[in-house]
Amino acid sequence: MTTRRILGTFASGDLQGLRAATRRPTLSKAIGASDTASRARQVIVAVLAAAILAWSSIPVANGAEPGPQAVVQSFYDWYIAEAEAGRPLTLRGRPDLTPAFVDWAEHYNDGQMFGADPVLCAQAIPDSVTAGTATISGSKATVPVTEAFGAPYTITVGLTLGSAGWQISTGGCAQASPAVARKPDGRIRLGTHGYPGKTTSFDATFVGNNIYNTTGAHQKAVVESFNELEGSFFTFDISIQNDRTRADRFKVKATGAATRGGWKVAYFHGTTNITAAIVAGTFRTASLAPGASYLIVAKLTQGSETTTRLVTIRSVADPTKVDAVKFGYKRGACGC
Ligand SMILES: [Ca+2]
Repeated sequence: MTTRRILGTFASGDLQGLRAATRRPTLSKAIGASDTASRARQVIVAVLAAAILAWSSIPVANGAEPGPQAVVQSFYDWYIAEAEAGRPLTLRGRPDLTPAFVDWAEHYNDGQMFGADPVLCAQAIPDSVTAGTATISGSKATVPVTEAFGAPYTITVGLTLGSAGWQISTGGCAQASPAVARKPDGRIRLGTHGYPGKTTSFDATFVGNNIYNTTGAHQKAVVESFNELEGSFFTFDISIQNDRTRADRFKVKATGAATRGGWKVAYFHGTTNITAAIVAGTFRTASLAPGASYLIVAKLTQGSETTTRLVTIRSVADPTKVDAVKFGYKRGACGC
């Protein structure tokens, strides 16, 4: 498995070697009037020409252009190959991407301390990427894309059909289809920092809202510090929202039973210590109505080394629906 980070490699400019195959053939045969035909025949020809021209302006699949599955597979094959080779991942100008998708991807990591690749929605290059069967509805389509890491996971890519053929319009970290029923939505923020007798609230903004993955990518809160005082602690707020249309409960499991660098990791709901159940993966939230949320506070106490925890949130009603957030402490450099 490749673990090299591939962030920050987007560049503007035209892509060389565009795949002409993604171009939709244009209607090139002119409809000409016969110079020997009768006026009636000319009228018929004119009507037929208008009808064909009108038809040609409607973006419908005619079987001549690559289908959504082929477009997605081809794009991801190119993307993985370029990433593996360490070349700039220039999206601008590709005929298989909508300009709006390119804009979104190029600015996905703006203002983020820890970025993720927006197209792969991951922080590493997968071993392989497989585009599945497309679901087509008129000029819209979605294609499931399975990325094979140690454990494969699937993202959804959306396409639209226009004059340039099928183009990827949503995908990667921007999940495309509302038909994909994402259920738990974990969000996280740094809550407080303190030591005995003094607590400072950061009141940070939650990250990870409407982002769903199993890696915690783009939904994590990591504090960087150095040389903490005796008894110091950090708390992180984990908000679990029910993003489905019916009430559900959610199982919560955190990685890392063992501590590193002296950190003690505890989890609370209100004043109730739920650490043992969270670490064992047996903890369940109360039943949450659609849109309702449930707060768990994670507390890191007095340690020194870099440490992180991945908290996985799984629907009880549909265990295939998972989200995850990450938090931790990064030991910074001494400012002395
Ligand atoms: Ca989320």
